[in-house]
Amino acid sequence: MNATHRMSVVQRTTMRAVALGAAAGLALGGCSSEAGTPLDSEVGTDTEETTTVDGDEEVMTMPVTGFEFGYDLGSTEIAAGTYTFDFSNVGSMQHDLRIEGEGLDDGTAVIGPGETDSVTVTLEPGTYTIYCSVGNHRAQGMEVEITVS
Ligand SMILES: [Cu+2]
Repeated sequence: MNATHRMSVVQRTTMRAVALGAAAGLALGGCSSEAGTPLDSEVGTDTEETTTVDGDEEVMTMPVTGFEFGYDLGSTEIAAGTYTFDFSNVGSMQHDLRIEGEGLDDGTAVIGPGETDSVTVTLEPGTYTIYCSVGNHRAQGMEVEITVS
């Protein structure tokens, strides 16, 4: 009886060691920067959780300039997510940046030449329109359609 019990303890210990070794191997293969801490099998789990949280809270920045009469922005085809539109008025009249679509209707303040303002919005896949609400600027060209996928 005693001998059997001792044997099973040894077996469990051996299996645990093998499992830890396999986990360490996976961690090393997945990310070489973890090489300094291969013994901690929970490092991989913690890293994964942190990445998920970062993904949910990530805010991307989209610089946009406005002028008479139009907008310059980095891309009109972007991935869904949360964006801060950093709007700079580089023209000589007052402008704003409105963004509308998919139930969203938000925007910056109307700002004067040389001023900046920003608006942070969460964009779902769909089509949105950026436009200026001042005077007839939208009709004169301050209108850009962006596609979110
Ligand atoms: Cu304008």
